[in-house]
Amino acid sequence: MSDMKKNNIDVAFFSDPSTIHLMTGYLSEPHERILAFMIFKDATPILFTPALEIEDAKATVSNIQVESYLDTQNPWEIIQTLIISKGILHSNWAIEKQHLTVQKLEALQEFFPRGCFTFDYSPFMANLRISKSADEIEKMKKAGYWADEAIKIGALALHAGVSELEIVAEIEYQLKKRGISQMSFDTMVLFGDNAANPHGTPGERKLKTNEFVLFDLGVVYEGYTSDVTRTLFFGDAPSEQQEKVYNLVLDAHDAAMAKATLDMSASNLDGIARNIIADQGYGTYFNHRLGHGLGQSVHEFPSIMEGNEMPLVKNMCFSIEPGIYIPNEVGVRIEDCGYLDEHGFHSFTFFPTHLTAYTDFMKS
Ligand SMILES: [Mn+2]
Repeated sequence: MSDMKKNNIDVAFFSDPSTIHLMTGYLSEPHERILAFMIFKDATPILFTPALEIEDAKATVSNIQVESYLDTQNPWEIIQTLIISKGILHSNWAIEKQHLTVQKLEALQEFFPRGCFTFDYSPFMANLRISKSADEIEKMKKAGYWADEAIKIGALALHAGVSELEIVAEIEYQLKKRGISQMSFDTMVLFGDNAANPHGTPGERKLKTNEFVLFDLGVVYEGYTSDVTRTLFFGDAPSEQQEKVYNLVLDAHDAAMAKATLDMSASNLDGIARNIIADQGYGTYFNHRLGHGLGQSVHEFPSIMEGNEMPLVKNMCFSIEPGIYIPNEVGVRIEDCGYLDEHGFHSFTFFPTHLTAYTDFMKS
């Protein structure tokens, strides 16, 4: 890392699996075990894994020393030995404060009582992730393709009387049969008034005619996530309120998609969508940010929200997801994720967004 010398850092200790993936190509979720990538000023970096993963790790990385520990060993003691073997004693550490737990930090402090652990690499890593490479964007397009497929599977399974959880089960079952092993987050399928809770939980509620079905889901494809929301109208004819709310969200969504440009601030983009909704008197029902960055993780830097003056840059990947939620009545959200370049915003997902999308899809 180029700025280690400048900041006088002896050990850069990375613990976030997505950082380790980005820096070494090795992708693993260690759960309660210890996975770490350590970089030094003048010595070969070390990838430290649980013993059961060492062969996998060795097969993936190059020019990195790979070390491991058994469940019966103290991983911190081994890390101490490894670092002392690099000739580092009273060390200045950089850690990922957003990821390293207090428990793990205390373990490090116990073995390096004279170490200094104040430098935080989390903001640096967040910045590094902002612009995606062409290869990362290709993976995210594939993740988007499978998110569209998931919406189609869900739409095909809808019928009066089916429960939200049955639709969730159908989507995930069909995707797994097609080789998709992981969703980006718990698949959300919400009917009618349940959709009026932006973070609702699918349950036993049964689908009735003439109500909305909100799908919010994504898949992980080769370590990269997708995230899409569609609100499909299931029935014959929407009520005046349903139609009005839906088309307002759609207008906000379409305007933000069309007007997103390089160098515009995140706050401005949020405002484009928010003003459309607020001008019609629904501002208080759009009670979350317009969007969020995504990549290796489904929610990453930056927030597309009011007050974030950060400029949008080339190959930034983020969501545009306005919504209106009128408690106990109706909830609509329309979300696409994509990347931005000099030609504008390019969505990773393409399932139609017009109010009759479901009816049209079932006819096709
Ligand atoms: Mn989202």
